[in-house]
Amino acid sequence: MNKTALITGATSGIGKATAQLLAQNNYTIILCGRRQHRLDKLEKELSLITKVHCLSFDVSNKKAVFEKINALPESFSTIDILINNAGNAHGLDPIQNGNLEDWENMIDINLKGLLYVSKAVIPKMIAQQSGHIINIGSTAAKEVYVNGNVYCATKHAVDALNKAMKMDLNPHGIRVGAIHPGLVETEFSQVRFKGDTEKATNVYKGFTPLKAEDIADIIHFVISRPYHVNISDLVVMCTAQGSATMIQRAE
Ligand code: NDP
Ligand code: 8X3
Repeated sequence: MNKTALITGATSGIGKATAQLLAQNNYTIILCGRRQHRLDKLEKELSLITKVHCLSFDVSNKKAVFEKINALPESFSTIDILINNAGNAHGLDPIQNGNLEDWENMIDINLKGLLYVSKAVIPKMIAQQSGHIINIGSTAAKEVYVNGNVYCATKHAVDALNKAMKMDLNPHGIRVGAIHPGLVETEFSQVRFKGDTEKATNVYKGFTPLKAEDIADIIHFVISRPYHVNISDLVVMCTAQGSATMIQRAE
């Protein structure tokens, strides 16, 4: 039987590319995101090749998270794979100039949102005594960089939660692993710089960044290993990146 993957942040970037790749590989897909029109468009595209269901909710709204996930139709209610991908950076400012709303958004979405979705899905996996959770961290989960403060803190927390989930869910046969990408050219920088396209495009100038499809490919590899193999922690950078902040750019 086809496995079912619930993907948060499926309306863009890494989540969307992952949904497309998993659909091509016969996974049943539950697409999550806030932007309904994008969910509808992707559902139309993917339903030509697999079974798809959309859930539109804000991961930081705990009531909506539990209501939507608990009301999944019977044919989508067995979740084999949870991809905790929704998230963004909001701002890139020194801590003393940080915007409180940006901080709250990052903590509410990247950290609390990941927890709410996990809390809604984990009981189903425990009942099944199987499942696989992929947490999307970042190089910002492993390193701190200038002005990255709260974003890095939320991603360090994802790294910690990934390790914690792996231990707590180990007795239940549930696999847990994190993938920590470096620079991936998606809408991420548009969101970080609040629509300032020049700043956003400059992030990826002079080198070849990762593409969302590169990370989707790795997610597919990780979840398609035999059951006895659990890839628990993976850092992935583009070749031009030596660390979170060291990048070889052409002049
Ligand atoms: P995008 O901005 O392209 O995609 C972000 C996705 O998250 C969108 O689908 C968005 O959907 C969803 N999302 C954001 N906020 C919420 C919310 N409150 N509720 C529900 N969904 C939400 O960025 P990426 O694809 O690059 O980012 C995906 C993940 O990868 C993030 O966790 C990010 O931190 C991480 N990452 C990204 C890197 C990069 O360089 N791009 C590098 C390392 C990690 P919608 O707006 O429709 O709700
Ligand atoms: C996104 C990559 O380098 O902007 O997590 O933190 S970075």
